Amino acid sequence: MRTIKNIKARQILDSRGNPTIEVDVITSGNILGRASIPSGSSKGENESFELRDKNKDFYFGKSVLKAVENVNNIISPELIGKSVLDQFNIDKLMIELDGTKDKRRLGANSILAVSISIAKAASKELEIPIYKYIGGLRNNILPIPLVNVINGGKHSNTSIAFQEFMIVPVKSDSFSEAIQIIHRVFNNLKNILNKKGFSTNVGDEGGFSPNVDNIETVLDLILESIHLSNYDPYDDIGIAIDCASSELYDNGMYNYSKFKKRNNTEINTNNNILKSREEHIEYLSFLVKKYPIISIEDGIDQNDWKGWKLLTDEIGNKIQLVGDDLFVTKVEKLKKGVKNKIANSILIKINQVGTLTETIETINFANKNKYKNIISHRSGETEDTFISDLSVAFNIEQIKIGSICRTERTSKYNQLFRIEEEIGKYSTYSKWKY
Ligand code: 2PG
Ligand code: MG
Repeated sequence: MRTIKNIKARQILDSRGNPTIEVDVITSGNILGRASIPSGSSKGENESFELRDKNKDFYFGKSVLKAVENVNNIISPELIGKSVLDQFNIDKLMIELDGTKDKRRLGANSILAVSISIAKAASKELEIPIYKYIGGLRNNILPIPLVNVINGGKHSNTSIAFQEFMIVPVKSDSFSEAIQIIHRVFNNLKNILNKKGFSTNVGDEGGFSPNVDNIETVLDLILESIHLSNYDPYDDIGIAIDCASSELYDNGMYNYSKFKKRNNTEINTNNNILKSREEHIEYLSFLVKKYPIISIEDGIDQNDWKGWKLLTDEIGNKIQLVGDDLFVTKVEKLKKGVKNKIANSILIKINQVGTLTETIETINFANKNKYKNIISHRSGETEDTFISDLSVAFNIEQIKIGSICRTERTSKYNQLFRIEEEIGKYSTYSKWKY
């Protein structure tokens, strides 16, 4: 039996240059499993706790040295000598060791870094890929990527109210063909932005962040790039958006001017508005009629369950409605959604919940209840590619890992290329089912 010989944590930097935790697990066979943890900026209220030092004079309070200490001094002594294959019991032990509901004592970042490093070390010990170790035999589906092309909201310094605008290659024969299609649209969008005098700088997730502020202008630009690429909107390429509505919600109203800046090149039209829940839903329905939108994430605020019900009743049978801040990858939240028939899909972010075991529990519960799973990155990422393996492990049909630039995003696409090559002729590209 291969056991855990050593666990060592350290502080590294994420894609925004903020500190985050990296953990090395070394087995008795001297095998290394290494994982690092991402960090969100538009976080859900009910996410597990990300432990930071809060010393304003040191990395503006964002250092994670306490989390590092917790791994080295509290978690590590408990796990040394245990079998590296005993993932479920190790995760359970860490949850108990923490003892709080949201992993606030040890930090979800510390616990998750260990949890993932253990899985990676175990797969290396067995000399099988991570997706096979976690998923077993039945893993041959490559996910459809929801590729971010425009960043708004908290992820850029534009005035765009909604956070993410993504293109979805729904009609490809393979993952690599899908990426080639995306490459064409992404570059055509860049040319269009350039020609129209908009900035082609990119935001946190690698999508462009043009200095526009009208949601329909953004959607028109994307549509133009799809046409210019000779693809058919709807048939070849759909549009997915993440409204990140919890960021807009204030005193019972949806504030579309929340991210409005002063020096726009465009005079504001629809974004300078406070919308009621009903007006906001009406606007989303209007957008779905006008544009090839096939998926809306967090269309409603995380606590506005009434709004979620209204939105689901209005368009939930037409398009994919994804709960991110709403469900925070936690099974008890998803249970409430299933019971009340709210949304029809769930975003899976491993650090919202904090262990591999709990993530798997949520994925399985969603599958059982016919909610679609979408594996997701965070806006602050590292070069870790674990989530690409996770998507294939469970034959998950969709993945959201940013645009096709910025290395912390492309590293995840590149891992999917490797997996596609490895599975070879048995690989299947997921088919869009909404
Ligand atoms: C989201 C995520 C990832 P963040 O809202 O879906 O795109 O953003 O990591 O900032 O929460
Ligand atoms: Mg989201």
